[in-house]
Amino acid sequence: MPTDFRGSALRVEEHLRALARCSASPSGITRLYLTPEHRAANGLVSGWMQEAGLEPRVDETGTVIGRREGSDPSLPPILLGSHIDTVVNAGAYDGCLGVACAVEAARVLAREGATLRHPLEVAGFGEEEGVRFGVTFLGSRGIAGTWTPDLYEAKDREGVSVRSAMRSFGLDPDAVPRAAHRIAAYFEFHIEQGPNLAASGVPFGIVAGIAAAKRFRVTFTGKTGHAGMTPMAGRRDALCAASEFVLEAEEEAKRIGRGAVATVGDLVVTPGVTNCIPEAVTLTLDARAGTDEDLEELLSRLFDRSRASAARRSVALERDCYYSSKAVACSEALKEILRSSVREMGFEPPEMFSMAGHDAAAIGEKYPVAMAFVRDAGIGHSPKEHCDAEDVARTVELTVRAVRAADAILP
Ligand code: HGY
Ligand code: MN
Ligand code: MN
Repeated sequence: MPTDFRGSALRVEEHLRALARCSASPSGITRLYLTPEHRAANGLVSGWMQEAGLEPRVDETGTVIGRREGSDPSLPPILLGSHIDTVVNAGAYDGCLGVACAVEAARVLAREGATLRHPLEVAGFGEEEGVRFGVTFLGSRGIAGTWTPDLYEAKDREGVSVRSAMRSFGLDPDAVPRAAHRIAAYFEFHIEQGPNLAASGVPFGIVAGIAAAKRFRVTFTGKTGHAGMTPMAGRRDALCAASEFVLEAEEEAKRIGRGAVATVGDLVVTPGVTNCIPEAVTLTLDARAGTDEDLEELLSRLFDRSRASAARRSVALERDCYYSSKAVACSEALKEILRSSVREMGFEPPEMFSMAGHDAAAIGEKYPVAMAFVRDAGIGHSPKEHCDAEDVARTVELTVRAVRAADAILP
């Protein structure tokens, strides 16, 4: 293990434990956008940034950002980061590992008296998962300057809009455009959340690109009736139509192949009573593919097929796409920086594709990005997430190497 990064690993793990305590639930980790837990986490990260020689601030979308000036004030910053929001009952490493390692890398660079030409920024994004409002990447879109009007009106389960929640958090929604600023390069280090690196024996994978993704709310409307007195013939059972949709989504994703995935993660039945025929069903569809074209083919086949299935049952189908993210290719130059840095550390990193969304996808719409997956316990979105201390230490080392290399070669 790289001895001069052992202390770093201990500090990162201490910070991950502290962040894990910023949770809406006493059991498990749940930290959603613009909540008291988010504010508490921003406070912790700000303090760690200060100790690491970064000047912290919270930007117009609620992202906590630390900045260290470079020798050439005309240059845009090299940005490091990931997200500090979580799913429900999350693990401690998703997103937070990248933020904590980036802060630690800044500390190492400061301790080594590194003089960088570029400013260095570290961001802890507050809304990557999209759990509270259904829309994602709000912090990274803020920096990329790609917010769209619909994002302000997205609502949580209590009917609170992003706009209103921002005001309650002390942010001015009209100031969001001011979060946008030029970036020289963005590096994100993120747990793989899958089994491949653990099987490969290599601590890092270089991410080639990030999948295209769309999320829909789909509503099926049929006719309720008495579960006993209504004959099977002629029923307009919304849940039967929705059930066909769930299996059709699975089949169409498998048929496209090339890594395409489709998931119905949430489904609500109305009236939801044992002896009433389901009148309406609302479900969510999360569909992803390696290219925008594959995603469109998957979705058009699926909805053509499911409209026909629903029509055979005289059930109406309506869909609302509430989230869309294009496929993003990582920068070849920045990938090469990561690849050669990992090789200097004694490993040959595999190239991998990310079917998981990451803030790099939002930043990558406007600026060069690169990501490295970090070997983990092979699971994400679970309290079972874990990274060995050795790989945490290596992640800090890789971050330091990448920043130094990028600062040397970027204009
Ligand atoms: O859903 C995802 O791919 C990521 O965890 N936001
Ligand atoms: Mn996640
Ligand atoms: Mn993540």
